[in-house]
Amino acid sequence: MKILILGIDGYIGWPLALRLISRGHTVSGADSLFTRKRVKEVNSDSLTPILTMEERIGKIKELWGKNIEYYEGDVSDASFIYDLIERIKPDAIVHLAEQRSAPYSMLGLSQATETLTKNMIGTLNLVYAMKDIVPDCHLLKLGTMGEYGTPNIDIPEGFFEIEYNGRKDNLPFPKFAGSWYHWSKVHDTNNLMFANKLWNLRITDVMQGVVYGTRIKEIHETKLYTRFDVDEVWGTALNRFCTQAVIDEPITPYGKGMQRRGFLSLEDSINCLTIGLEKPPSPGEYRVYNQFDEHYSVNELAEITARTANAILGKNCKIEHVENPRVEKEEHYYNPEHSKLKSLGYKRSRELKDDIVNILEDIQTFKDRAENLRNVIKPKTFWRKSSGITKNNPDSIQVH
Ligand code: USQ
Repeated sequence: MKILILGIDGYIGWPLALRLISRGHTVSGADSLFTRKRVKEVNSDSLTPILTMEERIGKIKELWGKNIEYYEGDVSDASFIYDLIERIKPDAIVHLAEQRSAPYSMLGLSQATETLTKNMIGTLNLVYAMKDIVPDCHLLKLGTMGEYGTPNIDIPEGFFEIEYNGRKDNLPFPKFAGSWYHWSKVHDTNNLMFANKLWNLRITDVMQGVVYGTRIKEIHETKLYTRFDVDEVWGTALNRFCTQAVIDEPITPYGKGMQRRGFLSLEDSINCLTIGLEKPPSPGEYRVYNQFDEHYSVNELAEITARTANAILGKNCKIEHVENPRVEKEEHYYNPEHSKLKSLGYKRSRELKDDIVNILEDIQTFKDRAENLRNVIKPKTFWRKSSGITKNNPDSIQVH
């Protein structure tokens, strides 16, 4: 299959490219290098050393004899995306090229504006370009479990049957996101449903949980690392906890730590996306699946990280609850359904504790780089406090 990955330079984009090439697909990609640039602006960096896209492509050619056609550009630039799709004419497009950090979107007005416009306009450009050039192409778009929020009822996979005043219908489940970033994904979902209704585009909208991990098997074999962010703006819970354990910083559940989220490993995220591509929806179908393995509370993750690091690295990890920088429920019901991917053949690849061992080992390998990130780990981006940035200048974000 000819697959175009938008956001190929990212945490998920790069390992997905490796996996798809190793399964015999023809892979091309585009990226604006937005994440590399914005991570530097908060004085941070990927904990794992990553090559430039040109170097990565050269290595793949050298190791596997395979070529990746790569273009630098932004999906929110309509002429870029039209030219790209015209040139590649893909069978499937994976859209990962969005601003993906909730804390970044909460830094101030310019970052909120940037997140909402970049993400929504990018997706809108894409569906227009698909309908004009490749109307039969399959779009696999990364949404997020955070679109649903934490309602006090079970969460279905996208749609649910509801009865009101004696009449029934199958409707999109109501969304209540917790950051401008998560809301941008809700707006994307609405626009995708409408594009499907208008033009019969075939679309998979993936509601993905929090992904953790440093490797998939192709990364382990090639040592072509994907980025791994652990700072308070770009890093996510379990990846941050493992880093804190290795550099002897306290592990930081926010608030009571009883918040529950769906989590999955990088390996399983890539497995799920591959299944979604290789088992596409029917022409004209819009489908949604919830993509995570298990839900855990933040406290459960902190405890298992501490236990594992104590056992294998001889650490004496401390867990320190810190003021919650976010506006979120710290105690809540959480029971999202996630059976559709299993019915397509997905099985979890490994146990959480084994993944944590690998993450700790990889961080230990780059301990010097982890030490250099010590000062950017503690939370400084508070949802309700203003960063003081109000003018619409995304280049003025030196907040820390
Ligand atoms: N948390 C802590 N301590 C930390 C970091 C996070 O307790 O040091 C808590 C947060 O308060 C939150 C939970 O862990 O309740 C998850 O936060 P996170 O930073 O790991 O993830 P989040 O901001 O929700 O976003 C990440 C990705 C995003 C993706 C989303 C999936 O950055 O791109 O869409 O996970 S989900 O959370 O299911 O919406």
